[in-house]
Amino acid sequence: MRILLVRPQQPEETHGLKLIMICEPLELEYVGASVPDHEVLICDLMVDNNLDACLKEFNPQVVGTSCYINNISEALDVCRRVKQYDPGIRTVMGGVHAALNPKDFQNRYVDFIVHGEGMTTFKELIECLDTGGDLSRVKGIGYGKKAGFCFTDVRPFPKDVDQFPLPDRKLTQPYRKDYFYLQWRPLTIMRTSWGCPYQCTFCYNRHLTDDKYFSRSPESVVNEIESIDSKEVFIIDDTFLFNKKRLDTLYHMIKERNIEKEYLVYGRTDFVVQNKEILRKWEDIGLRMLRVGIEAVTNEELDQYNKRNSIENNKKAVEICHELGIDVSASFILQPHYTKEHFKALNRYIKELGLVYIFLNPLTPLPATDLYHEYKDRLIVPYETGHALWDFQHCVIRPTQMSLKSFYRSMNIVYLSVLNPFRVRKIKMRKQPYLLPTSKETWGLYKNMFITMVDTLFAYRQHGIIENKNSHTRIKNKATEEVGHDLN
Ligand code: B12
Ligand code: SF4
Repeated sequence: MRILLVRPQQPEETHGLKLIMICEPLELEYVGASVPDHEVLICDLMVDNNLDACLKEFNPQVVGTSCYINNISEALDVCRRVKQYDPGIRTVMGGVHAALNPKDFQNRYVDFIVHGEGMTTFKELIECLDTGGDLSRVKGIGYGKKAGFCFTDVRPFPKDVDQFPLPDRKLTQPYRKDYFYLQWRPLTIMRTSWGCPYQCTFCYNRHLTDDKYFSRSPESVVNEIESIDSKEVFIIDDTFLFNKKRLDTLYHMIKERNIEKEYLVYGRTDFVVQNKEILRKWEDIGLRMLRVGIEAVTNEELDQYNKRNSIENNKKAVEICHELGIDVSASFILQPHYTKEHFKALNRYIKELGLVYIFLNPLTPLPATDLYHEYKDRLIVPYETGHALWDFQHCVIRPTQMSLKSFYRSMNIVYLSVLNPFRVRKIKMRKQPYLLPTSKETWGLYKNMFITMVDTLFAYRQHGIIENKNSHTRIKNKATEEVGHDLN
């Protein structure tokens, strides 16, 4: 069969992320690799708006698409455009949001929804469509919309993740030069494990594997690293720094094979504190940046999130990384009850830790997380109609102690004060952020900051949505009327 896999665009309301990071659609490279006996093409609309040309030239029989919460409308719109082009093409919807919230995609332009892990399911679904098999036997799908979608049983996550194929990066070859993450470019992303055994209340990732952790064998991981062309590699595991022994084995294998790369990974600060030697070894083979969830400035808040970590560990881990020459990129959660004093304390704390790369995320209770039920009645941006603003940059819960605008203003003051070029140039880093908009990439960063600030200072997009008026009802229309979004 001819299978076209489409990554939808970023909505314009999602804060200019595409100006500062566009990574390869690894999910589609994996899904494509799972059907080796078929002809597959990837069309990446985040990089090139060429859907019509792909449909015309490739003439697919099946179109699969995928999205995160913020571009649900765009993914549904891909299905609408496909059906308008040729109603006979089967449309398949997958991705992390569909994995746990499949019912959100019950829509007249969608034929199949894949929930749970997607590769095995997609392979079976394609075989079934190709041979006219019995769809009710394919685990992990929703189908048959005339009388309402019916969903087959959830497919358990496979224990042996080495059985997964390697992602087919040839499929994204035409777009590769456009993939980057901040100043990491050219960049390849890869996954060496699935899931996380911790149980933070705000976390979506852990539910994807039911709080379990599955890792690939070191041999298969190192083989993949060796096959990667770019020097810079972003390991997107939810917690790459987890199993000390495995990391040590990987270290020795990478060293023995003389693989020279620079790595960016996610990890927890308690691991760093307890395993300084492993971090030292990994710095030696190229670990340049660690992304950590510091989340809060008090232990009470960390306990509320069930983070099972402490501010003492957070501080110590940042010190260790700085001592070893590893940059730290940290994310923080901004709670709706924050006051100006909280923001000031946060600003002081970030500076005390000597951090530069920060992400300030207003608390976002993603559907399917523990927090969603707690906050679902307090949402000012219902996710069914305002997907684009569920980007971890907008407040989807109304601040209780400040107006929305002053909340955003305080958030921007922290960003501006931390990223102040006079401060940044004094801090020693492996990869210094660009200070002046002198190239295409740095200009993107500045543009992103400017757009984000102007937007949030006036909260204009958000007000359009909250009050459901003016041009910003576009988001709502797009999701509900234009593409006929039939939410349950
Ligand atoms: C790396 C990453 C990024 C990268 C981009 C990666 C990329 N490929 O574009 C960066 C850092 C740029 C990023 C940005 C954002 N991200 Co992000 N990101 C991740 C992370 C850590 C890994 C995603 C990944 O590449 N997985 C690897 C692939 C192989 O796995 P997969 O996506 O699960 O795909 C499998 C199945 O879903 C299924 N499948 C997927 N697509 C399809 C399609 C078909 C047809 C089929 C049949 C099956 C199928 O099969 C795949 C293979 O098993 C996840 C966390 C996580 N655990 O998923 C968060 C995550 C996906 N991000 C999230 C969010 C919200 C964002 C942002 C909106 C906001 C932000 N500031 O983080 C932006 C939006 C950018 C965008 N692309 O639109 C949320 C999404 C929540 C949700 N319910 O949708 C997650 C879960 C993290 C979280 N905060 O909870 N992200
Ligand atoms: S440690 Fe990170 S990935 Fe694991 S549950 Fe907590 S937030 Fe999620």
